[in-house]
Amino acid sequence: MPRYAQLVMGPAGSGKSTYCSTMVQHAESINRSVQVVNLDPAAEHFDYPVMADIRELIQVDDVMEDDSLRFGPNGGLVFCMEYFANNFDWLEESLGHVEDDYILFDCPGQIELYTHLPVMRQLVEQLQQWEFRVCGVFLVDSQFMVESFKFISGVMAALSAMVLLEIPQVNIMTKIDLLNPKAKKEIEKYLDPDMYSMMDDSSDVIRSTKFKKLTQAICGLIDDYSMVRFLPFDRTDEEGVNIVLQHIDFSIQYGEDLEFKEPKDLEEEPANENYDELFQDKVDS
Ligand SMILES: Nc1nc2c(ncn2[C@@H]2O[C@H](COP(=O)(O)OP(=O)(O)O)[C@@H](O)[C@H]2O)c(=O)[nH]1
Ligand SMILES: [Mg+2]
Repeated sequence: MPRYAQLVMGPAGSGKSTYCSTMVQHAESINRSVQVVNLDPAAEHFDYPVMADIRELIQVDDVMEDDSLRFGPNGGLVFCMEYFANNFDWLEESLGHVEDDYILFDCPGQIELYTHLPVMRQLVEQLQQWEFRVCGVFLVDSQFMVESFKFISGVMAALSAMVLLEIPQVNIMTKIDLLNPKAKKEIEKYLDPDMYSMMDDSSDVIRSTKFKKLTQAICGLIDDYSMVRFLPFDRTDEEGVNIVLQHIDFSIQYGEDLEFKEPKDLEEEPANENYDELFQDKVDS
């Protein structure tokens, strides 16, 4: 039986930990079991129950206080992640092996993890070896995405994770509940963007023609290949959360191997007496 994983990524403060706890609550409400592993060695606050916590393996503070290493917060985090990559047996032990398990990995926010460092890719390959089907979930804060310029850089960040990891990826705009009605309307065009018109929006802001050409080429490439799309995530909207989960499930074919269970209300419903007649009509016609 395959196992399922979501790699929850995105810049610091984009809402990764909140996303994980919202998903756990939602899963509970629909009778599904979803577990979370904290992979952020610098995490200070999250309110989901953890199945495993990287801080049991290594802590950023300890690394920074080490006189022989002398790392700052960023270098310390990179050191922790590299240490983690060399100690995947810790993760294997913590995960155990439950049939059909579904695990969210709450990742750190350092953008270099998604641009050029090999750790996240190594993690993906390791998980795949343990029979996980992995979906990347890339979060960006909608507050920063309501202008074309910021949007293009958000798209590039998401794209960079996609290219680095080579797994299915669902991109999400978080904190939609914080947008005012006008911004909510505005954000719609960014969810399924027409990158060419995005380019026109911002064209008078860019002065250098070379830079303009480059931005045009990037927008064109993204648009032509329909590479990046976003789903809105409002943690207060149960239905919306469910839609996001369905998209992710679909991308890793969750549930395809599960046995079909008759929904309760259908079982209780009396059989349609006319069913045979209806069926007969179909056969006759
Ligand atoms: N209103 C609102 N606040 C959010 C949402 N997601 C995250 N936040 C807030 O944004 C801050 C950062 O969120 P966190 O989940 O810790 O981000 P992380 O660094 O990516 O794990 C916290 O203060 C959260 O309460 C959301 O969907 N709506
Ligand atoms: Mg976090």
